[in-house]
Amino acid sequence: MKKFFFLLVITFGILFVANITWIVLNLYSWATVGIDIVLSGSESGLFENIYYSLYFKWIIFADILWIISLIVFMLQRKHFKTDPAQHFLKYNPINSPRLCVTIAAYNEQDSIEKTVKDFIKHRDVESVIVVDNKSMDDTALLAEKCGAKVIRQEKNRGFAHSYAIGLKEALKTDANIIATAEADGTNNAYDLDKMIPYLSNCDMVVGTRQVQIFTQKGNQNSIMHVWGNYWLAKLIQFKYFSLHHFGIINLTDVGCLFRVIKKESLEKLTDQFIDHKTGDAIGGPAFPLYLTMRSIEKNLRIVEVPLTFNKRLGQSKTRSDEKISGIKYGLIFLKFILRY
Ligand SMILES: Nc1nc2c(ncn2[C@@H]2O[C@H](COP(=O)(O)OP(=O)(O)O)[C@@H](O)[C@H]2O)c(=O)[nH]1
Ligand SMILES: [Mg+2]
Repeated sequence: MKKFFFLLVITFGILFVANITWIVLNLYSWATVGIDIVLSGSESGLFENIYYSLYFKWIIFADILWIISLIVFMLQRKHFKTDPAQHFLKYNPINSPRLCVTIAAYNEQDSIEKTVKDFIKHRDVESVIVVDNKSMDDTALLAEKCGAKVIRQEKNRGFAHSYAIGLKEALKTDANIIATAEADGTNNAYDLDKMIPYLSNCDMVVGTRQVQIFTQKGNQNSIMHVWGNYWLAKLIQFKYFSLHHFGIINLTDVGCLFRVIKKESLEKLTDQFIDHKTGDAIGGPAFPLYLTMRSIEKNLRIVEVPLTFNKRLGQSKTRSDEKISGIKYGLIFLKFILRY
């Protein structure tokens, strides 16, 4: 089924380009010769024109074949993940939430104080763990000063590795809910009040930053971010498509790392964050997507909720604000979704 999904997406891309190219190439002749001739022909009709056309009939043939394959894919997913014990309503209220917040930080001295203080003062937060990814500035010192437990990485192995280490450490605490958040001041601790109640009905709550009225002016949501995140999210949804509910998960954002997860649910995942052969974190830059997809594969129940999104403090570390970098990350994410 994974191969089927892969082929559907790849062939969609190829056909999309073929269709657009054909239309563009023919626009010129339509404009000069006139659409009438293409549609009715001077002597022959539309179907004869298609039949005798060099490429058009093959494009239409491939399009129809693709649509049939899509229908087959969708029908095969009629009963996808419909186990009532796992995928329908459950209610397990968390009576006394105790949170440990995990944050990976790299050269975030402009934002780390605000971030740590904001989370520490939230009534349900018991501890904040900051994994300092070998920063060259005062990130670690400032985080410690504000009351976070700081883990200093000896070597920078990418941000996914830091989250993996932080999450493992968080499991050792007395918290019953583990949160992940960003170090850049874009998240607000008060959103936890909206996220935690959802955990009564699911295992993990992931945020979406796509609701404009929840975003602060000057935030990182460029057109490319918004559209890219949206379509990649829909691709994940399509990967886990189910005919009755459009997918086992409803997603509009893939890159948001502000999440909460029940401790016992996280325990099912933690040994799968690090590749034991290489020692690297699985997913790399696509870690947020990996977390979501791995959880779905493990039958965890996930819900996405709209969160507020502040302007970033300090410079972007991924430089995803720049177009080229943004496209590069988009392609890394796309490759990950297709190959995972
Ligand atoms: N780029 C990068 N970010 C890291 C690293 N380690 C931790 N981080 C943190 O991971 C987050 C990356 O965030 P992201 O929202 O993807 O990009 P940004 O906010 O535009 O920099 C930042 O908060 C960094 O502080 C690292 O090695 N490289
Ligand atoms: Mg960020």
